[in-house]
Amino acid sequence: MWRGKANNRVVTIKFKTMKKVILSMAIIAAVGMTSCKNEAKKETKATTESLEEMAMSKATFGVRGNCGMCKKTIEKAAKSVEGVSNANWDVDKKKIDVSFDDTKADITAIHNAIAASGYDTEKSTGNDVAYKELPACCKYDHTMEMSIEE
Ligand SMILES: [Cu+2]
Repeated sequence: MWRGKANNRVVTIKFKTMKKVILSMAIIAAVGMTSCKNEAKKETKATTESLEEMAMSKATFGVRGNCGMCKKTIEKAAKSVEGVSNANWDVDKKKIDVSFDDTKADITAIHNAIAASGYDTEKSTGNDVAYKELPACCKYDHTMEMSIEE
């Protein structure tokens, strides 16, 4: 009887200790998993960023136009194409620099978007209806030289 009780107590103590050990192991495992998850997330983010960099393309091509208002219209049209991150039209050189994600946008789509806004590019003729709606100062000469090199 006495021994049995003592043994039971020992067993109970051992069981409590085991519970504690299991609990702390679980906590350690949980913490470990959380930090692993964070690391995995960071790695994924870095990979995505480098892929985005690799997919970034730049292009320069001629676009006819006259003034600052033309610049706004041309750049807005170029940027309306999904994947285009930057567009800068040069009023003197009559050309545009575009940066775009070539997995989302292609160069032809950018030419077409600018042409749809009424402006001639090297590859596409400006839409007539859009051209007629341009302010008087923007009605550029269709024979104007573009992509002027200095
Ligand atoms: Cu203009």
